[in-house]
Amino acid sequence: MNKTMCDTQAVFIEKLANRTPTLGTFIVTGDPFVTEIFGWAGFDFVVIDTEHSPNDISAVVNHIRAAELSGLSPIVRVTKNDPSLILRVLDNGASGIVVPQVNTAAEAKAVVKAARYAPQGERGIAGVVRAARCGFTPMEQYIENANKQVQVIVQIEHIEAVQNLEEILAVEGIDGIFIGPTDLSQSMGITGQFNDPALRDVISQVVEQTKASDKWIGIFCVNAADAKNWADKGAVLLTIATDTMLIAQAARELKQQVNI
Ligand code: 3PY
Ligand code: MG
Repeated sequence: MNKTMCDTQAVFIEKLANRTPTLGTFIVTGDPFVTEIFGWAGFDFVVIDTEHSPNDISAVVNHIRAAELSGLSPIVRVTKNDPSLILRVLDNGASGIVVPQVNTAAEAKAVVKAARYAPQGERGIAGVVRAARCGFTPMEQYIENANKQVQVIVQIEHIEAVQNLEEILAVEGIDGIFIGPTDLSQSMGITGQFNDPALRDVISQVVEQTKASDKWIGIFCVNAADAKNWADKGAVLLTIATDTMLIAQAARELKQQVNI
């Protein structure tokens, strides 16, 4: 029997709760066929990007469907900390949200307010949306499941966020912290220098501080070695690269190998 979306999400959440590493990638391309490939490859989740991709809401919904069909948890990264953007992707079936550039506890609280129904938050409510199977899931059950299962993830990707981490970690309703090394490096004046000891130290500090809290930690990794390294140090939501980076890398290698 095929895994259902409920099984996929339950297994995914359990892994995160048990601090078992999970593997995903960012989806930047527009074709849901690409998303399915990562499901068939046995990945746990995808982050369907809208911050740096051409994907609009229709494309996002098709990626969500592809993820559901291929056993992936479909997380969506919104373009900014905006309740209307968070509401729209969650109502259309995202299993979680990643919000970029969350630098203060007040900003983290705004994310929770937008992503959770009362009493934890003030997410706008409609019981007939895709996430509620257009009303086929009874309203009460839908709300309870949504508040329990939706993964609320904030990005720590600015040195200001690192300085405010203790207060951000204390915000109730946030499930996980996701480190964005690229933006973080820019905020430290060392853009893209991923092996700079200053950046590695700050990332290690965020990992350790988060591990000591009740939130789990995730990080964007550039390759498998990077992901293994952070998994060994306790990171559990590991994204390796993006679909576009992986295609570019394969194309580059093939071109070099054929050498014509
Ligand atoms: C970053 O590295 O800045 C990211 O946002 C990765 O997703
Ligand atoms: Mg970023």
